[in-house]
Amino acid sequence: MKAFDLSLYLVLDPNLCAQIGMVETARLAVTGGATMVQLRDKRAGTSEMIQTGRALKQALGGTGARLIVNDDVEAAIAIGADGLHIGQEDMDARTARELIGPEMILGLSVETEALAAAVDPDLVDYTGVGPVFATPTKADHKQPIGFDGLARLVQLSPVPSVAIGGLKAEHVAEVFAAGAKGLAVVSAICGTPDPEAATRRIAAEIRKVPA
Ligand code: TZP
Ligand code: MG
Repeated sequence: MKAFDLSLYLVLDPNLCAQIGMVETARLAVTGGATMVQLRDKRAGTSEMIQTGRALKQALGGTGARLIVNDDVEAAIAIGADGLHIGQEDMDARTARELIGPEMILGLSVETEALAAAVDPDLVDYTGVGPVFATPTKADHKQPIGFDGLARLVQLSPVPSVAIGGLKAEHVAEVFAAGAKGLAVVSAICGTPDPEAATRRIAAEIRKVPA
């Protein structure tokens, strides 16, 4: 059984994290309760991804937080990351699974009911569902789905889902009520004056969610 906890999933952004950097942001967030960290840097080539990813792996070592690499399968493998996250425009899930092997976690973004229903649970371990809200963090995001859309896509997804897109601490209850196993956030943590405290605020809301 692959063990991973989607509840407080930090997605890094090199621009928003610029002041203290992605590695320090991740370290503080995990201290504050982040359960997963995704290295997502659309500008970086594979060698830069590997360099940052190795530093992240070292920073997260022994914390139990899972390190996921966005899109770059070669970097994910070289880093020895816990998993890979792909979007619909990246390689298909079967190819990704063949490349990473059976043990690594594979996440897939889904933005529509048809895509959620099409997920193969033999290949994919979790879905990233959204965007719940429009967000300036991802310029090319798809049509926001709201909490009603989130609930429908979560229901159709044959694997656990993490919600993404404009989510803050005040949305935790609705995210879990929609059936998602967690929330993925960028700007709620990256670039905030105190990323550890920001993470703690979200973690405190998650602890209030009825089991
Ligand atoms: N995919 C869909 S929305 C998004 C990604 C990577 C960005 C979410 O960022 P934020 O700042 O949490 O709204
Ligand atoms: Mg992608």
